[in-house]
Amino acid sequence: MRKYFIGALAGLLAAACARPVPVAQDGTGLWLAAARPYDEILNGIHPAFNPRLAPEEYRIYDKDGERYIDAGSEAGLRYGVYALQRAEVLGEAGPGIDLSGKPYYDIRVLNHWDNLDDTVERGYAGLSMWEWTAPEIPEERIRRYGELCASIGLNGSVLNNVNANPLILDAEHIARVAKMADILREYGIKTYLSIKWTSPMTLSGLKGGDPLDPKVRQWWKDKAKEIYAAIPDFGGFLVKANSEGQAGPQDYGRTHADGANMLAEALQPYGGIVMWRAFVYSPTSPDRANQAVEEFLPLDGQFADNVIVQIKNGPVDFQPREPFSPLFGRLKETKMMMEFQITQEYLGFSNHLAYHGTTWEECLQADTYRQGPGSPVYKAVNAIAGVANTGQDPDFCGYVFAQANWYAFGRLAWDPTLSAAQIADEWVRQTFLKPEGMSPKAFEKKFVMPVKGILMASREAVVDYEMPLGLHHLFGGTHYGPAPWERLGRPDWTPAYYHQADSAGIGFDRTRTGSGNVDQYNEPLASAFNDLETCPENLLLWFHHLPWDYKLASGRTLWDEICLHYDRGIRTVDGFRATWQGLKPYVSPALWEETDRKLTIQARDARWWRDACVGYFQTFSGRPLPADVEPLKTPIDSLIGRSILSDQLGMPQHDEAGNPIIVKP
Ligand code: GCW
Repeated sequence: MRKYFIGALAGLLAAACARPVPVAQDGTGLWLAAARPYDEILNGIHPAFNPRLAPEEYRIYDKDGERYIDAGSEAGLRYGVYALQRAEVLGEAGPGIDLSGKPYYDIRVLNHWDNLDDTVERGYAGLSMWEWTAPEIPEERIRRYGELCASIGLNGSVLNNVNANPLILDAEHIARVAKMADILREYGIKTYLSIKWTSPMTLSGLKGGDPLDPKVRQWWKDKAKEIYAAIPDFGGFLVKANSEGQAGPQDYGRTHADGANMLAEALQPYGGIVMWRAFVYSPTSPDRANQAVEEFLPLDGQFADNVIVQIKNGPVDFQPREPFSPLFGRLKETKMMMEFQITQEYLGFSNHLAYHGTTWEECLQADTYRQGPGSPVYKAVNAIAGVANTGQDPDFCGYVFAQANWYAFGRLAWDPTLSAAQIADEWVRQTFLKPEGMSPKAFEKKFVMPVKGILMASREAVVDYEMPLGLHHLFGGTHYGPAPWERLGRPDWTPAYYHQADSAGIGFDRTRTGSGNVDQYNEPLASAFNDLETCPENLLLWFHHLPWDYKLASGRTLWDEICLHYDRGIRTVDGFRATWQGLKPYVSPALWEETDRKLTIQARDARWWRDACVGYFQTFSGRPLPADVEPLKTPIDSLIGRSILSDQLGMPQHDEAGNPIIVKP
């Protein structure tokens, strides 16, 4: 009897221990959630400045039972404290620690596409976090942002949209930006601004914007002087010129180099830089992917020392998968800067779970062959920028899983050789609190591993259900949903321009007999892309137009493979939902519900993508779906010409069940 009683009690106790106490988390802690506060860590170490270390470098070590952080400057010390904070959460801060760090790139910036009316271009987390229209700057939020950026090693912010409003340079805005810069400086973050080419005309009534006109040059010199008087460590300008309708030096018969160098001259006395974007294309060229090289290669070597050309990772526009931009392999005498897009313009906004660690790892590690084999993209670039996914939402990003992309960007900017898997691991452990009463081992197995699994599979899932095998730009209006049928309007803004589907086949012919884009890459890549035998399958339809019955490595036809990829994407997201069901005990009810709702939306959207793309392409292929895929849900006739209902901010609307609300525009 007694034995039975003890046994029962032990059982009860074990059950109590096995059931973790739910955690109070709402996603606002971000990756600092599971850490000890910064000040507490700082107070527990001996800081020392070591002039032999680079300014942003640190070394953490133990001596005689005490912990030290040596640093090259205050910035290095800050990064050291954050590194220790991370190491503690990861269980890597035990006695005898010896941990050093030094950033790979000197310039590691976020680009905010925030407008002065508080809207955010391609922003999916509410209005601008800077609250431009409010009487006061949002100091508390700016501090929190500074902390988050510093904790992952970022050291610069471009505060406003590259589609810039000239008023950002009026006296009132300069004064406001100076206040923001004063706060950001405390976190080691330099402030930069995007400028509009026509600013001198709007702000001072100058007649033109010719970069060789002495009056225009003087205007910019005076403006630089005014800015530096207010912000002595101002970082410089980011410029979108002669791109998507923005004015620029070409309007005056001058080149990108003439324009960039004029601004560079104005900023040079103060140590400022110009980040000049290479995102250029015009409707007249036969292949948009060719244009950046066509315009910028002839200018190689003509840019001033304080100009960096900012290049998007791929030659078109932040698609779910693109090859790397050929410019990375070709510009030899020009400083280059990577531009990644953290905000998910083409990957389901803040609704879809799409971890970009893998996207960026793929790009950074790709071999450009610029100096023979072993010349990865990350070594070709001198600096790095990411288009931010932040807004006024309490969790900054509109989705806890979107925070992982901000985190991953910062970590890769600090060390581009880190693996996506390691970064995912770090992020999960720092973001999600271990429920009380749960052993670290159990938490690892039951929560950390499955969530990492979701993250690591997520981007490929989006590629599969949106545009597999090298397909790209199948988007409609807001870039949220599919519209492969669209062919009206400017050709290079319509999906039909990119997929080229017809009864014979599908894909963009960029081979030597097509647009010749392959030859913008160095050998042996150029020939590898050109040749069907060696072109990577995941870029097949980026580089080739192929018949529906073309046989792939699997032995299946192209048509069947396309269908299978869409189907695989759907199944993968269904798998994420199923996994998340099992994770309910480990996160707060609110966070669980929200994620469950988003995963449901993602699963429904994935089917919409499949129905639209497979259904539409089937009108050309005329072939049935392979037997083992889920049948289409919505007939193509009721999808063609329709899109998702969006609110005033362009946010997509779904019904209670998570289905996209499809309407006739
Ligand atoms: O990705 C496209 C976006 C535009 C953006 C542009 C750019 C800021 O659709 O919204 O404008 O690229 O990068 O300049």
